[in-house]
Order: sequence, then C-alpha cells, then structure tokens
Amino acid sequence: MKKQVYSGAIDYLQVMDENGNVDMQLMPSIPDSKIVDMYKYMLFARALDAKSLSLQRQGRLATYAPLIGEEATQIGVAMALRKDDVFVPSFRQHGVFLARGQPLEDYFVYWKGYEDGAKSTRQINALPVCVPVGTQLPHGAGVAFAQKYLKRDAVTVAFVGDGGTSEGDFYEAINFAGVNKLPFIVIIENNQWAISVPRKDQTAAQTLAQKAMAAGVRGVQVDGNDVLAVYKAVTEAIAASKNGPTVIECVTYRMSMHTTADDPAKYRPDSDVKPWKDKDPLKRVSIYLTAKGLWSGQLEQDTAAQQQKQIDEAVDRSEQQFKPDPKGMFETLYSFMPDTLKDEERNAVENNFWM
Ligand SMILES: Cc1ncc(C[n+]2csc(CCOP(=O)(O)OP(=O)(O)O)c2C)c(N)n1
Ligand SMILES: [Mg+2]
Repeated sequence: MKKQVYSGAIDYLQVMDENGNVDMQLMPSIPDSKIVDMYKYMLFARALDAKSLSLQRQGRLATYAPLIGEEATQIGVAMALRKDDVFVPSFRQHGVFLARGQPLEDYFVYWKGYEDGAKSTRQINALPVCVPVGTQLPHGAGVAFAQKYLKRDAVTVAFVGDGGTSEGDFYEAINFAGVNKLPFIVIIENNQWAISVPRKDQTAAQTLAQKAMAAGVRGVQVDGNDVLAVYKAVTEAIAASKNGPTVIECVTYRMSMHTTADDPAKYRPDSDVKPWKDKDPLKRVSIYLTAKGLWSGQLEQDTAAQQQKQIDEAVDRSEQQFKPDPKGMFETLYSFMPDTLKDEERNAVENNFWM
C-alpha cells in the first residue's frame, strides 16, 4: 500500500502592491487614521535609522545594525500587537521598540554600548536585544508557555532573521510551541542576507515559512514590504493563537549593510539592490494616502521636523544626562567577583576606559 499521508501549501499574502493599489477583498478592517499612524512610524523608524548610522560614524554609537528597507515588517507587527503582548527581538527591530514606546534616550544609551538602556524594555513588555542568533526563540517560547499557564490573554511575538532559521534554536522553539499549542508567533524577517550569505545559500527550501510544517505549525509568507499584509497576518495569528503558534515569513530586503562593521560592496553588486528600491515599503503607503487626500508634502515636512526634534532631544539626553556606572559591568557578570575581574575593574577605573 502506498498513500499520501501529508501534503501542505504555503500562502503568500500581499494587500497593497508597489504602486499603492489595494486589494479591497484582503484589506484588514482598520480606520484610515491607523494607516496614517503606520506611515508616520515608518518615517520615524527611517529617520531614527539615519541618525543612528550618522552617530556611529562619528564615534558616538557602538556597532549598529541598520533597518532601512525593513520598516513595513517592523511597524506592521508593532501596530498589530496589544499592550500585554510580549515582543522578543533579535537585534535589528528598532522600529518595533520605537512603536511600542521605548524611551528614545534609552535606545541611544543601549546602542552606545550600555545595557542600562535595556532596562526600560520591561515597561513595554519586551525582552532586551539578543545578539546571539536564534537564542531568543526558545526564550520566547518559554514566555508563551508562561502566558498560557497563567491564562493570560496575550501572545509572544519573536523575531528571527532568514539566517536564524538555520539554527537549531528555531526548530526547538517552534517544535515546543507546536506540541504545547502556545500563543507564540515567530516573525521571520527575511531580508535575503545573513551578513554575506545570500538567501539561496541558506536553505534549499522554497520558502522559509514551510519550515513551520515540520513542527505541525501554521506557516504563511507575506510581502514584508507591505505594512498592511504584515498587519493582517499578525492580527490573524493573534486570533488563531488559542489553537497554537504561527510562523510568518516576511519577505523584505536589507537595503544597507549588515552592521556598521560590514561592507556589502565586497559581496553584492548595486544592481541586486536596485529592484528593491522600487519595492520601497514607504513609497507605496505615501502614494495610497496621498491619493486619498490623507497625506501631503507639507504634512511630510512637518512630521519629519517634529520627529527630528524628538530624536535630537533624545540624543542630547543620552549624551548629557546618562552617566554610566562602570562598576555594573564587573559586578553583574558573576555572582561573586573573581580576583582577575577585580584587577580589571581597578584598571578600568584608573584609566577611565568607559568614557
Ligand atoms: C550564534 C551566533 N552565530 C553567529 C553570529 C554572528 N552573526 C551575527 S548576525 C549574523 C547573521 C544573521 O542573519 P539573519 O538571521 O538573516 O539576520 P539579519 O542580520 O539579516 O537581520 C551572524 C552570523 C551570532 N551573533 N550568533
Ligand atoms: Mg537576514
């Protein structure tokens, strides 16, 4: 006997195309004012990104991972989340932190290299930035387990990159979440690159979303440059979370370098980047809102000026008011301080290494 025991398919979702045309049958039910808010946050995220890059180049921030091109994925998720939902980042989701209301000066303090800037993530129901690729996912599944155990009406949304889906942690987390039917949503921010490794060398799988199937978990692929598609997919995943997790692959593109320690000119030609410029996540929303009379050049200018002011004031606060306590670096590493660390601390204090 031979029979098919499993078959699966992955849907691709796009609501708004590159020219701002909307498929009304797929349009999520949200007021226009919310789409305006989404657009403002996307502009804000892009402005914050540009400022961060500039500060890093002036030696005023440490290594920084740009988000440009990935605004729709980040803001679409953030706008679909409720206050009690928990956000579990990797290291590129500055737009989500922004839209969830992390104090901006804390964001700058963190990217200057001080963990103190991560303390306020608790206030916005977020875990701190996670640099080890993939390790945030088992943590996120654990949070979702607690939410279910405590009967909370909330989900956990964890981000991972295309590269991160090759890590064991990815499978372990979705497997655990699938078995336990956890309110867990994994956002694969597929920006086509893991530093210099292109998507095609990452896996032979046709989509990253289909990796969910092996864990018996819902998987869907969306246009990650379409903020409405991302918003809709996350809203649906929240609604389905009582029955278990969802993996959402957001297909987007890393328009800039991996981090400020990277030079993409070494491994990808500009001609690869160009087609993605036409798929800019902001452009299509601007076209849509302008056609509806909800946006204008003047509004864009006023919004940019207001956001720039907020950014500049936050930079000032992070540079003028924040005084790092170098002792924290030593005191929090182990439950007790070994002699070698005591020597290092004395050396650092004497030489003002933390300035
Ligand atoms: C466990 C681990 N391995 C390697 C690294 C070095 N590293 C940092 S980011 C990165 C690539 C991540 O690519 P992806 O998951 O696609 O996320 P993206 O940077 O594109 O957002 C690597 C290999 C790391 N931080 N952690
Ligand atoms: Mg990537």
